[in-house]
Amino acid sequence: TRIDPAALAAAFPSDFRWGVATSAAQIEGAAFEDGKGASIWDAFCRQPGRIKDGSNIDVACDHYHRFRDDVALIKDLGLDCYRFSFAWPRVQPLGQGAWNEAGFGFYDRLIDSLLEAGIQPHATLYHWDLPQALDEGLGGWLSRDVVGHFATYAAEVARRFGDRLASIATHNEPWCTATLGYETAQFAPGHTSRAESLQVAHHLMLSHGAAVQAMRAVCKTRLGIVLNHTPSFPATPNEADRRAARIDDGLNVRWYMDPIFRGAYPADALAYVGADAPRVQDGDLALIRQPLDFLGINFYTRSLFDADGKTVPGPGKRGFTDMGWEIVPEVFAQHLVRLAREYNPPPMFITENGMANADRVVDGRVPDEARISYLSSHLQALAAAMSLGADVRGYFYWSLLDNFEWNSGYDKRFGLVHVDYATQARLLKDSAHWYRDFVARHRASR
Ligand code: GBH
Repeated sequence: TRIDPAALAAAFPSDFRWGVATSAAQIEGAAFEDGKGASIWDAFCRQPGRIKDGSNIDVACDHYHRFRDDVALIKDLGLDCYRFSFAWPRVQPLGQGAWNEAGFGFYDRLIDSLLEAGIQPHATLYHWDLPQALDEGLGGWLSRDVVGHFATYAAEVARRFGDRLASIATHNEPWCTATLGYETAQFAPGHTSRAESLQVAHHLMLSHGAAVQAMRAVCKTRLGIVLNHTPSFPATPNEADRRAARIDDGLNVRWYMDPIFRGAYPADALAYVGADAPRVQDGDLALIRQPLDFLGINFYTRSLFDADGKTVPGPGKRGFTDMGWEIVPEVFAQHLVRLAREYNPPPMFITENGMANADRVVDGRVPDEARISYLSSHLQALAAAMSLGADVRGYFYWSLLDNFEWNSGYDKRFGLVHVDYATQARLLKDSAHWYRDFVARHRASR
C-alpha cells in the first residue's frame, strides 16, 4: 500500500523543517589543500585492508570545490535546512595551537552561500575526523587532554560562526566513535578494546559538556548533541535473549542518554562491563549534564540479540537495505515515543535517517523506488510518534549525496542525489524528486 503524500504532508505542523545531512570527511575531499591537516580517517584509509574497496577520501565528492553547486541542489530541492560538519583538522591542522584561516574561509563561504539561498545552516563539530596529530601525539580520545582541546576548538567555531548558524551539535554519534573506533576496529583509529572504548566514550561526553559550556559563553546559538539509536530487541522471548538485548540497550542508548540527561551511567550496564568501566573523576558527571537546546537522533534500523550476542533477523516484513540493515519504521515511532516518555528531552531533530540502495543510472534516471518507500514509511512513523507526544521539530535525510561510506568505501549509496565519481556529475534520483514534491506539498498546506 502506497502512502498518500498529501495526507502525510498535512500531518506535520506548519513550522516543521525539512533538510538533508552530510559530513565533512565523507564529501569534502581536498584532504591536503589550503593547509588542512591529516585526520585519523586520512591515515586509516592508507592502512591496507581497512576500507573494503581500498578507497580514500583525498577527493571524495570534491565538495570543497563544488560546494556552490551542492548548495544550489539543496535550494532546488526546496529544503529549509542543511546539516554539515566542520573538519577540525581543516581549521586547526594539529588539533591544538594555530588556526588555519584558509580552512575557516571555506566554512565562511559555505555558510554565506547557504544563507543567501535561504537555507538554515546546522553544524556539527565532530563527525569522526580527529586531527591525526592528536592521535599520534596524545593517543587521541584515550587522552583526557583532548577534552580541553575540543572545547577550545568548539569555542572558536562558535565565536566566529555562532550568529550565522541555526544550531551547533558537539558530537555526531559518540557510540560509533567509541565502539566502532576503539572496540570493533571497523572505524579509525581501529583499536580492539572494550575498556578503551568506554574510556573514550567518557572523554567524548566530557568534551561535549566542556564544549557546550565554552560555547554558551560566546554565542546564543542552539546547542545540542547527535546520538545514534539502534533499538535492541531479543531474538526470542526467552530470558537470556531479553537480558542480552537489555544490556545492549544499556551500552548503546542509555550509556549516553543517562549521563547527559540524568547525570549517571546506567547501573545494569555498568555492572555488566565490570573492570572495563571508565575512570570517572569528581565533577565529571555534572560537567556532562549540561542543559541542551536540542537532541539530535539518527535512526536507521534495530538490532536483534540472543544469548550469544548480536544475531541476524529473519526475513523482515519490509526487507533489508543494501547495508543489510532491517527496515523497521514502526521501531522508529516506538523509540521516539519511548525517549519522550522516559527522558523528557529538549526538542528533538531527526538529524539522520536514510538507506543505502544499489542505485544505477538507467536512461538518465535513477529509479530508486525502495528509497521512496523507506523515506515515506519513516515519515509516516515520525508523524505517528509526534501525535503520541514526541516533540520533533525537523527531519534531515541522510544524505544529500552518495558519498564515502566509511569502511564500506564508495560502494554503498545513501544519496538523494547520485554521484558519478569518475566525472563528479550529480543526478537527482527519483527519491529526490519525491522528497521535493513532498516538501512542496507540506509548504502548500502551511
Ligand atoms: C551514520 O552512522 C553516520 O553518522 C553517517 O556518517 C553514515 O554515513 C550513516 O550513518 C550511514 O551509515 O551495524 O548492522 O548492527 C550510522 C551508524 C548504523 C551504526 C546502524 C550501528 C547498526 C546496524 N550506525 N548500525 S549493524
